[in-house]
Amino acid sequence: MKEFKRYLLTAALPYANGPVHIGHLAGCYLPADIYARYLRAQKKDVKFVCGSDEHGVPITIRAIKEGITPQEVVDKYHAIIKDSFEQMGISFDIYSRTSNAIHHKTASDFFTNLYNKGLFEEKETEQYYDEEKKTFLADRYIIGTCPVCGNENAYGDQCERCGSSLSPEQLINPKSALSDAVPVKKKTTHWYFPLQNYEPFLKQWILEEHKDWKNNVYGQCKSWLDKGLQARAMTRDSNWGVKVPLPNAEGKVLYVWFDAPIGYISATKELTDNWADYWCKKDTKLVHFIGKDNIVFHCIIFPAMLHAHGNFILPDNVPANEFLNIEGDKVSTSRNWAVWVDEYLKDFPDQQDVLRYVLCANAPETKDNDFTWKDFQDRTNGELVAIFGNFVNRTFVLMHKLCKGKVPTLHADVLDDTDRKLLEEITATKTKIENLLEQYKFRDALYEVIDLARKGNKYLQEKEPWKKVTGDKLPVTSDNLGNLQLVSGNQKLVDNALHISLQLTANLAIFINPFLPFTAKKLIYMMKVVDKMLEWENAGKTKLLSVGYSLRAPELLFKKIEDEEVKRQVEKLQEASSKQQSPIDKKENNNKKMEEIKSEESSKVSPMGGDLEGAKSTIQYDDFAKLDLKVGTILSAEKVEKADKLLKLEIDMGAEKRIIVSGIALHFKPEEIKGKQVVVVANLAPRKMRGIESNGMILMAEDKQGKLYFVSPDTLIDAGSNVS
Ligand code: B3M
Ligand code: ZN
Repeated sequence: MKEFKRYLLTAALPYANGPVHIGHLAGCYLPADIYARYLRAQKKDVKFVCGSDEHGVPITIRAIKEGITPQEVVDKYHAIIKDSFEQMGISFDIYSRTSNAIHHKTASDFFTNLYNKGLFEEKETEQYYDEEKKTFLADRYIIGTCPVCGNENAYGDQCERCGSSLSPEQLINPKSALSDAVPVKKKTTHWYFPLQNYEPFLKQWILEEHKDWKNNVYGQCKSWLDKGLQARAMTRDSNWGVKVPLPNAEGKVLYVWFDAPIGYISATKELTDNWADYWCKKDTKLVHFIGKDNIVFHCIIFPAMLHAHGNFILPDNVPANEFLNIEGDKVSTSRNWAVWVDEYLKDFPDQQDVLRYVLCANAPETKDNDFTWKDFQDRTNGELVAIFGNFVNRTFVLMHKLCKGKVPTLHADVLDDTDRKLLEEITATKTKIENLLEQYKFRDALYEVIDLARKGNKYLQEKEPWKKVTGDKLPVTSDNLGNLQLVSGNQKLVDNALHISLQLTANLAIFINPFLPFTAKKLIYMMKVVDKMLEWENAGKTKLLSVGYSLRAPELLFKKIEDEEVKRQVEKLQEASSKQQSPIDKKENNNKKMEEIKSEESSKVSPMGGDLEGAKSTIQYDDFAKLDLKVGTILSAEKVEKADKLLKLEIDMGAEKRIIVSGIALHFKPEEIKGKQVVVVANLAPRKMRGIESNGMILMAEDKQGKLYFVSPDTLIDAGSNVS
């Protein structure tokens, strides 16, 4: 493997047109940060750069929407984004912004360099124009139907649904995003970068020399190169951006995808005077962390620009991730279907690591993945709390109880195979994690850390140190220096179990540090050691904590996520998205809803035994008052023959017992609902189902996933009580 002297890591510059969401984190910032922290722990020379992308149509469109200037837009969101990253522990060496003067100069000089070499083609073409708004419609100013997937809201530069890169001419039924007007064609002059000239170079460099790239990245590049590249305009008609540094170029700026990647260079310049070491020396490893929609720009267009310029190195790797969906649906900023990082931080203060954990453990590394709040809860409670946190806590508690709060001796004479095996595992884990991280397999690497904690739990379970100490009647013996000690045969076993568990805990701190830095900090505080211990060279060692060293009391590493919190977040997501919908999205959604309702109506038996209705109209109080609602207690339940959805319930209504047939058999077993209290519509006309007369109906609540819940009083009350 090639040895590198220094590392330059970049993470895609987010558009400063809105806050960042967890899909952004999972897609590139978190893996980049893990990698940066890992390299720093190895004492490598690393620069990790990023900043806000403050140009292009995403910014100007947002300005129009919010009725403020583009400068106000970028100032507002740059601050929010920067703060979110800082709070999440994304450890950039610099978080810059492309509106900085240094960037304007760097991008402008880069353009001039290529221009002076005669590498641009100046062309007059006809482009879409909005006559109402008096503006050319490039990129996101124009929307239409994607020719690839049929998405009706594809942009002029890209379809967000299928990820295809597009040009405005490819859109079917194009219309102006500013006025909805059908655009006309108008002549304009631009500078084109003839990508086709770089095809042989790109084919050799990517297809031959970078077979090591991730399949999704290599595959996308190959398909681009197979299709053949075309000249691409590197300038736009706009007043917002880096001015085209040519005479007679009034009203023209650099294309955002020309200037933004140069932002990596500008940020490095701003960070260090030695910036050229990182950008020009061949023994620098340059890695671009991005999401899959940015692959073409980072693997084809920017490298072609760097190659054409001539002074710069090219990326060694571009480990792009796929997308993270939310609760089964694609993230959509226009529909507000997203989990925003700034909001997460408000709702879950001091729980950055929990989110880092879930996003990494479920990272969309090879395919699109789904984030659900339920999974967030399950992973937090089942993995962080129950495995990692539990192991550390048990170790500390036992050490305080059984070893006086100090690191006990390791007694070689009673060391057994189980001990030895675990010690070997600690050392082996280091190599496993290293190999995985070198290949950008962050999820698998994180799995190894948790797995080591799991092994620690198993070890403690087997050793049961708490059973070996019978109290304070331990015999006094002397060690080889003649000091008196409370060491019995059993105490030796206790000591070994805790000694090894503590060394394992110290290793967990080092291993978890790149992933969950806040947790690592807590751990080293508990162990009363300094940050230096987290250095990677200490990993895998089993004598990190010295015998006799006293440690602090354990503090809780992770908090359990309650059902209530999950429920609140799911509701929040749904509420926010229903409020935010643009008219187009709303229509789409309503159609979907209606279709769902219709298909449910035709196929589904109402679980309550009544009729399912779609949208309901307003009723008067008198209508409501007609209902006789009562609390009943289920006395018995049995399946109805030849009807797999129906249960026959016998219900105590206080003054009487009733038989009600209910369509809940697929959701509940008869034996598990006995004794449940339910709300009964007592005056519903009797109805025969499968030959059984049903006298009433029970009320059920149904969640989004179609799961049913009983509607019951929150404490046991008399059967027959009125509900009103
Ligand atoms: N601003 C695109 C995006 O947020 C973009 C990345 C620039 S990286 C140089 O998807
Ligand atoms: Zn598409």
